[in-house]
Amino acid sequence: MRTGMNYFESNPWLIGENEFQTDWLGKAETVMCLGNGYMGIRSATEESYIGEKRDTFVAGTFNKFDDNEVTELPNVPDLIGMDIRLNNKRLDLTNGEVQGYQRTLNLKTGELIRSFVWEYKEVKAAFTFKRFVSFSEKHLLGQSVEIKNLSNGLDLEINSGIDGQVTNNGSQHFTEGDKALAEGKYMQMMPYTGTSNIFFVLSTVHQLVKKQDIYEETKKRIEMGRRKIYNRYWLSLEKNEAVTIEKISSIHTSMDKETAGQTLNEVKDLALEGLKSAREKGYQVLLASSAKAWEKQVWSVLPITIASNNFKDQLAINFAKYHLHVMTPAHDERMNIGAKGLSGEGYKGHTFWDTEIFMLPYFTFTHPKIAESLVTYRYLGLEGAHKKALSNGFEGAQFPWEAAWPDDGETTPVWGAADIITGKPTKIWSGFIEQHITSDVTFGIKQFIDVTNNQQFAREKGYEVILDTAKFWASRLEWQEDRQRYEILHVVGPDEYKEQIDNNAFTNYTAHWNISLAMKLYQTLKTEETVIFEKLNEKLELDRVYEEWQEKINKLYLPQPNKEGVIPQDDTYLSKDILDLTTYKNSSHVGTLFHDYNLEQVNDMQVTKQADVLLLLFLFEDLFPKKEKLINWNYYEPKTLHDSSLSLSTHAILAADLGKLDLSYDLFNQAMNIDMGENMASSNEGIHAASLGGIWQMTVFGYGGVRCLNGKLRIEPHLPEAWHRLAFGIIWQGNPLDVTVTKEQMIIVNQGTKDVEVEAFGTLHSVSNELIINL
Ligand code: IFM
Repeated sequence: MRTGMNYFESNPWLIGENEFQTDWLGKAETVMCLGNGYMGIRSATEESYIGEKRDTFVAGTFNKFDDNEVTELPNVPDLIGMDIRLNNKRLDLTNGEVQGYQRTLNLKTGELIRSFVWEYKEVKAAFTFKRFVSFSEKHLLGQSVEIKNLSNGLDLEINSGIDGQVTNNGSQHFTEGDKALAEGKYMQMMPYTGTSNIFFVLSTVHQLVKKQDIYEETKKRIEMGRRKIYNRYWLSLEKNEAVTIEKISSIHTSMDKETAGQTLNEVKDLALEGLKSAREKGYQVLLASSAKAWEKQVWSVLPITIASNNFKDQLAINFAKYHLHVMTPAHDERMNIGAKGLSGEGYKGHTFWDTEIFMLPYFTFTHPKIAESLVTYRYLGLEGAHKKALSNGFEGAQFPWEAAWPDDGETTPVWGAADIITGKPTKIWSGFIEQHITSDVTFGIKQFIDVTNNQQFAREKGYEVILDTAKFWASRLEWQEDRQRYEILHVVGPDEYKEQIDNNAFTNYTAHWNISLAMKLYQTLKTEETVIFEKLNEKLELDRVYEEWQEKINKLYLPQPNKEGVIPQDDTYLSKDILDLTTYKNSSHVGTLFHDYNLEQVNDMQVTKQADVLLLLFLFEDLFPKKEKLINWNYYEPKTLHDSSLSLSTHAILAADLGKLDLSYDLFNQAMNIDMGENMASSNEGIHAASLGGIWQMTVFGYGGVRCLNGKLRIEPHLPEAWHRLAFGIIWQGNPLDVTVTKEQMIIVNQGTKDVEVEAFGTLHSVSNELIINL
């Protein structure tokens, strides 16, 4: 029995499977998902199977099915599926015998290839399916299917086109839409989303090649059914004869910036022209241009190489970077990254704090233009954040826990899975009270400004977010007369197993940091940037709010370590029952605690779902002495189940900082296996986007030792035993730095034009060309 995906020691760019199992369709569909940030397509096979999830998403095209559901990315009509019949037998790998099965995604080129020989009764044929989503032309995707007859005479029937019968788990987001046929071969379907009224233009064309000739002679018929338009081909193959079907398709929508304001007919015509020219080029040429774009925009930019005893470490970083680019809508700042990217219906395409704390750092340090687009999305979200604050009786900008279109405001569903004890749906409190998202957004923006020194963004957008979020926090604080201090009551912290708690340390500390940052900014702007100050003062009433900040900041309660040095996660955590978690910690599945307890019971235990206090210690590492970090590590790590994919990377980095390199590397391995590993159900709902950002962070922050602390760069690497050499790059304030680390040495080469100040092991260095430090 297959366990996990298939890897190739000699090639860290390939990931795949060498056995077909219908039980594991979801894993392969997600892990080998294709995309380009504009669209994402799960890698469902051409032929259908029960249990498949045939999803295509276009970033930002949110639609709300009805008032009882929240807005989500609609599953776009399918362009990939093909029904193939051989002597009237439907291609179906659950029947007959399958030999030499291989399905492999090449992360470097973005091409997915599946090949096998299928034998069923008198039929025997060899298949090679290829496909890619273009990284150079964001609307395009290509497929090529070669079928070689290995039996005596074969009658082939192929049905392929555009299938609008797909749904989001039953919710149909599209109208039927018009269908069109041009020149007898170009098929188009033009549905609208039901409530957001976005039009889509889906176009496709087929081309058959037999014996090197364009094969136009075949018998074919175009058919239009309900929500379907497709080509039916009939042809015969002699023994050892092969036919190749090339299918080139495209997706356009009324959300596309470059055609903004154009009518459906105009976009339809433009899509048709684009498709004609793509058909002329053909699969191979289009693929080559896409692979070139991957190389130029991703692989040649600050490459990371890891010389390790385990070849999977290099694969993991390639895998993480591949998916980070597949899922990120770099082309449009009105869009952001979903918690499952564009690879599944999980979390409905919504954006969480996962972006700022887990994925954004990769872009900030290596692709500042993309990072700028991601932080601009939050600036554009200020209107939604005002709406949310106001509806809760607060001032300023309170960012939604889950976000979709920037000005939508809160989009978290209210009800979740059924409670195993009561059978009733559980309320999702996060949308109401998981409020640390607001300071997380500020954290991401501050780090972006510090690392890139993008002053234009800061002046035009970033400062406003920092000040507006601080305004929210000041209004959110609650005065406690008996304790003579401000507190933050009734929240969910990062640890979502503790609901409705008071004074979550992460929330209080980050709120305090957010207000303090705004106070410093207020002073700087008032004295040094008077024009900007006046503009923002008028908009946000800064002079009034500043007085409030002054009054409140020193009275805001920051949970202090108890006499053992443990920072209480919240007011009651340390007094709750301690449970033996061995079984749950050793389980290869997450959430097994809920086989035995419900959330109410878990609320009363010292059990932590994901990094909480320890995340605080990592993000604000200069606020806490190493001794305190160690004490808290020893206390919280054993109580943390890592039931969220956001957790392991933080613990791995902190463990590395604390010198626990073996343990850190063990956590690194667990983290990279969240999607790449043996659990064949873990990725069914989509990829774990934050954990992929975590793989980059573990590599560059954890072992590379990079940190941006108070606007200063620090690099203090420490490699795990298995790693012999790590080479990576970052861009610090416009200057690309190449860093090479071995067990003996760190070499930093400044490829930029300005000297860069780097702190390493307590010494400040100014790097103009090269810095070598012996370790
Ligand atoms: O944002 C996370 C949260 O921290 C844990 N549950 C899943 C969310 C989306 O990834």
